[in-house]
Amino acid sequence: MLNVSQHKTALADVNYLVVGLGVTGYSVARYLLGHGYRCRIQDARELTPQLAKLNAEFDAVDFNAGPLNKDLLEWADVLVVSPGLSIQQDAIQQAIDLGKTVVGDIELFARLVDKPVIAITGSNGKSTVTTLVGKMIALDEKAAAVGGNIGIAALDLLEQSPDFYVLELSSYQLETTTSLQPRVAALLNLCEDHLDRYSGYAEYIQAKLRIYDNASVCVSNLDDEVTRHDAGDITFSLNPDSDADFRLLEGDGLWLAHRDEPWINVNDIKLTGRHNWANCLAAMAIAHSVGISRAAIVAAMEAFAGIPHRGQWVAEIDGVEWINDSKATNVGAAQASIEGRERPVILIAGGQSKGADMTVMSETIRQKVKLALLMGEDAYRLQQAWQDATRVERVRDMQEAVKRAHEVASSGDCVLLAPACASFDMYPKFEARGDDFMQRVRELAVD
Ligand code: UMA
Ligand code: ADP
Repeated sequence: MLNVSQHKTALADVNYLVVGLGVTGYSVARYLLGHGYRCRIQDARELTPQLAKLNAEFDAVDFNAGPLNKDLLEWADVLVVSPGLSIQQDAIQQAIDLGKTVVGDIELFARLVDKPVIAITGSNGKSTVTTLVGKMIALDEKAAAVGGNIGIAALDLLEQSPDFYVLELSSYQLETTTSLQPRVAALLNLCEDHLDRYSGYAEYIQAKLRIYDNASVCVSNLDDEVTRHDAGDITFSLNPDSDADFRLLEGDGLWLAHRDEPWINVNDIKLTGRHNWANCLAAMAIAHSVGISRAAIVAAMEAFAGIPHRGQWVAEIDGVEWINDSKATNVGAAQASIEGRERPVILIAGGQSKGADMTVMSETIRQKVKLALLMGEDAYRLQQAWQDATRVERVRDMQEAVKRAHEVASSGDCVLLAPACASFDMYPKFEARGDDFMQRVRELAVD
């Protein structure tokens, strides 16, 4: 493999076409233009919020709205494609047939980075584990630059000079990455997701497993066989009888342990729910494997209360608890979210189901959900999947969902927004869906 300075030279004399000008495209264009590289940009939209920012920073930005046309494809040597665009689409395949190189931003990052990279993927828990590992490193008085799919584009992190880069990576980003050599790579868990983009679950799994390519240390989940790399993995497990390196331990309470050594009682962890114990064990395994002290690892778990829109407590109104888990955008996340509730649940769900099989969570729905309020594009699919498991009702939007939940809920219940679906049919992003929910709940509180 080339070293960073050889890569920088190789990067220089090339025509770059940045495909998609969202968060990723903006950071790529900014990097390339800022370093004087030849770069054109294409986006299906006429105007993106990032275009105005780019125009304010650089003269003569070569932006092309509309389809990826022949002229652009012929000019380009390298296409840097945003993760939200499938490389299976005709125009990109045409570029590959023309001999063009197709990469993503993480591939460029991988060629330029000169500090250890911790790479984290999985169907669920990525942002939680990525953030927690960043905090563990910081509490050990080392610098961590945290980004990737979590929302800060990787190339932007190169402006910092940390001890570690901690990257959350999506299957989309892994598809276009070949040069990354993670110091540690972790695959947390797998469940059906993004099946609207892949030919099937097997292809999605293959994309996720790419995280282990060229990794020095692999961290996998002993409770989820599909995440395993090989016998040399550092493993974690919620099964106290397992021989995982990091696991739950029983005896005078429940502990998160390194082999037989109890490190922290689960009651001292701020994050709630068994799925978050698994996330903590994964973070312990990752941080320990790069030499972070046990004291810093434990202190981070004692302090970290989670990120907004992930099981976020919103209010208690007339004995009813309201929880925002807008980030539960697939079946595995929504299931873990519901199972983590101790009270009977009134569930608000729906949106874009991305082709997933919703019946896999029927049993959880049967046991814990007294009413499911369904909205969005795939409400009918969810209704079909769950109507034998519990009472279901269709609602027009979040306003009606919150109103109906308020009417039906009685003291001791929990109203949970855990949509099991993406938000894009109704909102620009999951955060907007969560904000809408919280706003409407807070209005109830002042009524
Ligand atoms: N576009 C086109 N043609 C198309 C489709 C889109 O030109 O056919 C354009 C859009 O007009 C838009 C741009 O592409 O201007 C959007 O690109 P993008 O969808 O790749 O999104 P970014 O803004 O670059 O954000 C991406 C990730 N989004 C996706 O993978 C869909 C963000 O993850 C990530 O935070 C960001 O890069 C920085 O790394 C979000 C996400 O939903 C949170 N990720 C998925 C998930 O977590 O499930 C994978
Ligand atoms: P991601 O970045 O992978 O989407 P997050 O850490 O943002 O993951 O968590 C999103 C949601 O997924 C959470 O709110 C919770 O509902 C669910 N979740 C988190 N960790 C896990 C886990 N280990 N297993 C199953 N579901 C999880």
